[in-house]
Amino acid sequence: MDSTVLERIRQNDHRVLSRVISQIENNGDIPEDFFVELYPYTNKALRIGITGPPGAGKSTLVDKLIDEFLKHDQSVGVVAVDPTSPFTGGALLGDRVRMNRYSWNDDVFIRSMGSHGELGGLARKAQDVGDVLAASGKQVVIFETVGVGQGEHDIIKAVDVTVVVLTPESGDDIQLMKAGLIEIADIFVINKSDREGAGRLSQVLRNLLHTFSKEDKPEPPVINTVATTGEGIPEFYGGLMEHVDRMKESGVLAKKYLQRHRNRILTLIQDKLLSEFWTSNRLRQLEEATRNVDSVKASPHEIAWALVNTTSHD
Ligand SMILES: Nc1nc2c(ncn2[C@@H]2O[C@H](COP(=O)(O)OP(=O)(O)OP(=O)(O)O)[C@@H](O)[C@H]2O)c(=O)[nH]1
Ligand SMILES: [Mg+2]
Repeated sequence: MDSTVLERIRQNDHRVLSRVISQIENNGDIPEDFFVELYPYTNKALRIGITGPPGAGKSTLVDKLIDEFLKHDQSVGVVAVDPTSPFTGGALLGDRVRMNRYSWNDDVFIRSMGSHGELGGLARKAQDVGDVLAASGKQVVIFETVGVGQGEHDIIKAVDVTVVVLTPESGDDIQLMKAGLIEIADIFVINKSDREGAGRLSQVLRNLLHTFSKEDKPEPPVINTVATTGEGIPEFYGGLMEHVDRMKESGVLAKKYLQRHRNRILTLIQDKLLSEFWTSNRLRQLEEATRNVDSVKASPHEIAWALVNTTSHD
C-alpha cells in the first residue's frame, strides 16, 4: 500500500475506501505503518453503535438517522455488521439496496461486513473500517449490529455512544436485565411504537433505569419511534446529540475513548502473540493429541503446557 492510498482516503475517494475496506475484511496484507499513519485522522468522528434484537428495525432507523445527519450538514459512514445467522439471511441484500440509495452521495458511505463465523476478529476489523471512514472525513460513524452475543458486544463497546433498539414485543423487564442491555446502553429507542405495549415498555424501562442509575453515568433517555414512518426521528436525533453533549461534559466520553484505546492495544497484542504461537508444528502437535477419543491420553493441562514449552522452532 503506497502513501497515495492514505491521501486518497483523506480526499474521501469512495472507490479507494471500498478497496481498503475489502482488504481489511479479507485479512489482506496491510502494512502496520498504514494504521500508524492513519491514526492522526481518526479521532474527529463521533462513533455511534446501534444494536438490538433481530428485526427490531435497526436498519430502517439508521436510514432515517442518516437523513437527519445530512439535514444537519453532517457526513456519515455506516458499518453494518451482518452476523451469519438464520434470522438475518436477507440482510446483505437489504443493505445493498440501501447502499444504492446513497451511491451518488459523497457524504454517505455504507458498508456491510459478514461475520463468517469469527466474531472476535470481526470486532477488530469493524473498528479498523471505522477508522478508515473517520479518516475520510465522515463526521459520524455508525456501527450497526444485532445484539445477541459477546462478539457483538465487543463491536458495540468500541463506540462513543450506544443506542439499544427494542420493540414492544422484545420482552419484559427481566429479559432486559438478563441481556445486560442496561449496562451497555446510553440511549434506548423503543421502535415499532405503532404497536401495542410501546407505552408500557417505555414506562417500565424508565423506572428500571431510574432505579439502576449511577452517579458517574448520565441516565439513559428512552425515545419512542416508528422508523417506517419517521415518527419520533427528529426527537431521536435531538435526544442523541443532547446526550452526547452531556456525556462530553461529564467526562464519560473521554473515559470511553481511553478504554477503547486500551482495549485495542490489548487485542492487538493478543492477536499478535496467538498468531506467533500457533506455528505449523504446534498445530500438528495439537492435532495429534486430539485426533480421536482413543488418542487422548494426557489431560488438557498437560498438553497445553507441553505446547507452551515447545520452542517455536521445534
Ligand atoms: N410496524 C413497524 N414496522 C417496522 C418499524 N421499523 C421497522 N419495521 C419493519 O420491521 C422489519 C425489520 O426492519 P429492519 O430495519 O430490517 O430491522 P433490523 O433490526 O435491521 O433487522 P436485522 O438487521 O435483520 O436484525 C421491516 O419489515 C421493517 O419495515 C416500525 O417502527 N413499525
Ligand atoms: Mg439490519
